Amino acid sequence: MSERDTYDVVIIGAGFSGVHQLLKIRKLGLTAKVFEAGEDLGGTWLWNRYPGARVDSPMPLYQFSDPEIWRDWTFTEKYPGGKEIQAYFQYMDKKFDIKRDVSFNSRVVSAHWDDSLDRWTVTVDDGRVFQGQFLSLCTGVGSKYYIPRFKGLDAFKGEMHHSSRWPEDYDFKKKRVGVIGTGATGVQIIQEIAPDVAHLTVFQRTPNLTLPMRQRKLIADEEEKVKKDLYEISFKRRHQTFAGLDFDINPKLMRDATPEERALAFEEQWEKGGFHFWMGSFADLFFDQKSNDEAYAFWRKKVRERVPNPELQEKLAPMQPPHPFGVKRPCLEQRYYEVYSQPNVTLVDISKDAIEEITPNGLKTSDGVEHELDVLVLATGFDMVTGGITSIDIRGQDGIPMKERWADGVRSYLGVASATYPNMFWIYGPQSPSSFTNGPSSIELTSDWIIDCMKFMKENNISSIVPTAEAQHAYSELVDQLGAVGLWSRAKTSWYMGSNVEGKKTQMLQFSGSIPAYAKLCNDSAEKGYDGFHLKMASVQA
Ligand code: NA7
Repeated sequence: MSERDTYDVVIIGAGFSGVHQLLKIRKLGLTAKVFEAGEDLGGTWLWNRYPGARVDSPMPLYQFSDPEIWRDWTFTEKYPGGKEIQAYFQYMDKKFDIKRDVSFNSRVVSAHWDDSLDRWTVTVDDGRVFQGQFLSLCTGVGSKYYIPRFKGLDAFKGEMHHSSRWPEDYDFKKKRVGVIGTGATGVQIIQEIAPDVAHLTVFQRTPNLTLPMRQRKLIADEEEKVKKDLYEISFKRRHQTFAGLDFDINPKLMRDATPEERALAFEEQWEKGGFHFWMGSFADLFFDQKSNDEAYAFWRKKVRERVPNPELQEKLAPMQPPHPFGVKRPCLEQRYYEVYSQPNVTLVDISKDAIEEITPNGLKTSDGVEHELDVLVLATGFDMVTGGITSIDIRGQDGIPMKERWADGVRSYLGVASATYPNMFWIYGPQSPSSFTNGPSSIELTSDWIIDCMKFMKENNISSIVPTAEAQHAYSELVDQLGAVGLWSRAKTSWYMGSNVEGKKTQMLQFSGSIPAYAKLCNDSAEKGYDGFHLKMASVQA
């Protein structure tokens, strides 16, 4: 039987967003096909299989809110590891037979819009061509990995792996391992492998202002009770808080609090662990440098207490903040700081002694030292937020590729669609709240909005929808203005701002005004019949 080639919706990506879209589209009675570059479901959790990969939003928040799904699935840890998230996807597949609508090992290379047919033509890397009325980009924020152009990169004779291309079951024990990068990924790898490797050399350019995870096991019987009493409330709460969590930023300003109130609040948030100290703290932490300095001083004290060596203290938690606290996404650690007191671990401060070149035997820093290595791990991050979209040759009404369109900066309407690219939506991408928030909170919000829009179009005989240039301009200005209120741009390199990738335009890439504010903008547009969009009626014959 030959493969069908026309669908209502073509979905790119089979992670949380793609799976949510597929399940909802099926319920709507439309046809959909998902194309996934990887060999299985999971998206970011399929690709990022490095040791220690772990979720940093607590359960029950980091999952789908559909009771049909959570009723029969219980996570075993408050912050589950990547393998358990992969198992969660397999569980969902068993339940819903997701894979029957997914084409794996299929990287979409191009998507071109035909204005006369109101159709997308999508081409996969093996040459297959498909058509869809809608294009749903579920490509995630971190699907395009980034390797800086280090001199001599090809000269290295040992093994070299980017964190998101970790070889399955790789045995790094008894090896001399070097890790470049101390973002969330680097921190997770470092704390996981440090006990087992012959030697670990960490090349740190900027210390990560990490927070304590405070992991705990979830007991199945207890969780059943929590499910009954709290799950529905927690999921509802996700759409009422700034970051889609079940707690909110303290609206009180730090500068209005007494020293005792501040000390108490800091201690309380710190003890709670996770993102509480970041997203549950005083609101002015995000826009007032003086208040931020105080939060940083508290953080520094806590970290230094765990690091006996004064030289290491200064590298890991310097007296002078490397950037305001919380303007780069903090990550959650479990035993990160203790690692550096191990005799087999060396921390190299490459902000002082920069990486000069990768040599056949290791890595040479500007102080003339050659660090000998068997394995080099590049935990150097991603072309975040935009990379998944711009790496596909997407052309809309005027034939201009998305990559070119966004070369001077991202522009969108509601962080979900772009003028001149009709019937194309993205989820958890540019100018949406995405990584300021708990993933599934944002994903469900946007995905449901898109589904409602498709339903509205079908019911009203509308064949295409596209943002107007005016609405796009006004929304993008708003995103810029909101971004400028915070201290975000004070970090030299930050993927929130696109400044982590050489040559990428620096701009606030996400909507930083909170989940409820974002939801209101999206819902207001929908309630006014998709205000800000141009709608085209289907022709009578069609
Ligand atoms: P990140 O957070 O972008 O971290 C990348 C790390 O790599 C970071 O420590 C960078 O140092 C370092 N880096 C990048 N380029 C260089 C060069 N040229 N030289 C030295 N060091 C470099 O990526 P992750 O994968 O850790 O995390 C991404 C997100 O995924 C994470 O926030 C979670 O939300 C999930 P820098 O800090 O720029 O000095």
